[in-house]
Amino acid sequence: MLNILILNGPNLNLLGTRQPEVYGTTTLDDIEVMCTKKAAGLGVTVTCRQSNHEGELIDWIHAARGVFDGIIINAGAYTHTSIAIMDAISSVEIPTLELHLSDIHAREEFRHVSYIGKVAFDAIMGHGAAGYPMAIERMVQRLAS
Ligand code: CA2
Repeated sequence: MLNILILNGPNLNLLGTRQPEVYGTTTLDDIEVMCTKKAAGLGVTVTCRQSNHEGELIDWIHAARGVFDGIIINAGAYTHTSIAIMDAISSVEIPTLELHLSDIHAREEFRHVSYIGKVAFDAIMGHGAAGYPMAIERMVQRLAS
């Protein structure tokens, strides 16, 4: 059975509790339930983790080798700054999909650069919480091909 790791970066633990006009009213717990249901429907398993710490995200990416078949990552603001996360993704050679709630290209210019996008095979963005199940579907499609 395919095993997918879903990583969420800084501040995403606040989802549904602040700035609903930007990030919606769905909480990260709600998203985890949505992901688990979607995965069950597709016959795959997902593990969801969130951290506000760059190093912890990197440790999880390193530990994914030999355990997970694919990584879906919403790296939050680290998307635009972290060469270290980009290098970690490259190093494990696990198919990785970039995910965002908002369309980063339709926002401030400083969000237009994505280091994750340089090593991910695709990106899903601008669909809010609904992007998470979409990302699982895209990952399964990629892993099955
Ligand atoms: O659109 C996305 O998913 C982002 O990765 C979200 C990041 C942002 O820095 C990226 O440019 C795009 C920010 C996540 C902050 O999440 C919050 C949730 C609720 C309240 C405050 C922040």
